[in-house]
Amino acid sequence: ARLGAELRAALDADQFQLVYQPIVSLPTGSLASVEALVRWVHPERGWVSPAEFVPVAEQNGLIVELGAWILRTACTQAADWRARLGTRAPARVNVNVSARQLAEPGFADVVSAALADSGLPPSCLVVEVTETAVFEGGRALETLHELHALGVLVALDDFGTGHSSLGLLQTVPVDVLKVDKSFVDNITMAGRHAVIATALINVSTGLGLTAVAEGVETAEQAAELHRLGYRLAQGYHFGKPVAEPDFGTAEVTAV
Ligand code: G
Ligand code: G
Ligand code: MN
Ligand code: NA
Repeated sequence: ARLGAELRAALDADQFQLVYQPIVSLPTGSLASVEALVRWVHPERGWVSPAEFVPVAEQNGLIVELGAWILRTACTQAADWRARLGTRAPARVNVNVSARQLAEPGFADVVSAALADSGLPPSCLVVEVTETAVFEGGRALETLHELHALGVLVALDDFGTGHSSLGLLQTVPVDVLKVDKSFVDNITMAGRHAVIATALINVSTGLGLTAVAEGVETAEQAAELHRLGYRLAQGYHFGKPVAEPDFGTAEVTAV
């Protein structure tokens, strides 16, 4: 309860911040998108992980208001990069959305307002949801259809670790599969380790979805993923989440 009250005060005191992690093209090394990740910059404790406070915000409902702030901030930042950097800006921004937000009746309107206020084109926004959030049902599926109608892309995050059902891919409007880090970790070892990563790139390609390999930490993993047919990847090997990414002279690749 104490943390819940602290979060409310933190939102009012503007203590949340977004950091951005690159999602890169394996064939070219160029930047395809960035994933926005929220941080709490606590005046005494310093940086607090969302793994700690997002579940609390989900429980007490503050995630709805915090989530709206995250969407507005990410869309405004992405629109600003586009205006300032042109083709050096990332083509898209990915934003994580929790189960509670997805179940909220007005969620598509919140997304629509964030896009309209920032001027970011809808096709530049990727909303990341977990299988479990979609599986929990309620309004989730309806919301995803509403997002698609806006022209926003939908990604299934941590794919393969939730209430996994490949059947979900037949009924849920989804554009991107983010293949969980656990399927990337041992990919360069001999044996059965690469079997699921291989299966998931084949499913993605067959269904016309874009696959993103998550949690890539070494050059060897990146090379192996590329060999398996992955075209997009994310992880510490390419860059950690940072407040102000240096886009340098990288060219942009659309996903
Ligand atoms: O950034 P980090 O790896 O520490 O994130 C830990 C967890 O918090 C991950 O599961 C991530 O999806 C989640 N998370 C990070 N940023 C956000 C956000 O902006 N919204 C939501 N709902 N979850 C987030
Ligand atoms: O659940 P989601 O995939 O949104 O969580 C993203 C989290 O994963 C972020 O907190 C981010 O800091 C973390 N992350 C991103 N890349 C890597 C990586 O290469 N290794 C590890 N251990 N964590 C990563
Ligand atoms: Mn994510
Ligand atoms: Na993920």
